[in-house]
Amino acid sequence: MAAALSRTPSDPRAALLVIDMQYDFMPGGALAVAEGDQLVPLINRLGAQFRNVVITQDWHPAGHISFASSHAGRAPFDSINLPYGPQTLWPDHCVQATRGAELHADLDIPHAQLILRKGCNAGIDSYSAFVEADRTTQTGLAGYLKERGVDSVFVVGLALDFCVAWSAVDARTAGFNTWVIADACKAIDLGGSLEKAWQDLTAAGVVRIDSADLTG
Ligand code: VGL
Ligand code: ZN
Repeated sequence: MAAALSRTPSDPRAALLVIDMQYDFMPGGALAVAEGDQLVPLINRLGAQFRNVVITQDWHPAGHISFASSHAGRAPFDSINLPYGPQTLWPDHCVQATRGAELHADLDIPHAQLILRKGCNAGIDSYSAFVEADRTTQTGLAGYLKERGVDSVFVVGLALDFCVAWSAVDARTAGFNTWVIADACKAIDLGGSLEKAWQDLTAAGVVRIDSADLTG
């Protein structure tokens, strides 16, 4: 990365957004992301640098519409059309109040201000921390951040090609300066989803950096 970043982690106008560091996305989990657990130490170090930290939790009711098990004859990773558009079907994951939905116990960011739960609507998925998959229903995060004077977000966590990418694109759309810290993310990479995610991120004006690009 060339140019100096316009916001540093300690700037009160910047926030770190830590996406879905939950057991179901870790090796051995229901929707495992390879090496997802290896991010924990780096994300803890990043968390310590930022004044503002928001953590998200994918938080689905049992029988959620994104679960293949909710659709007769369908298998995980199939795609179907729902009233709000195409939906990838997933193994049951991050069911509210189950162990798989818990944040990794080694995630250690005690000053995080907000744990935002998303995907709680039985009939609408929400990869994004800002807007649900119907592209209309707001989670309230944009308002929360803006009311606290935040204008810039740095996004890390799981999975890069789904919840991280959708959150970062929606952050841009909501008017935030947005960076994805690439070495602090891991991808599912389903049918070219990782390459498409970087295209979408670039088109939206999200900037890719590495953790080493951050100072003070
Ligand atoms: C996610 C698929 C389904 C994610 C959540 O956190 O990236 N991916 N639900
Ligand atoms: Zn989910």
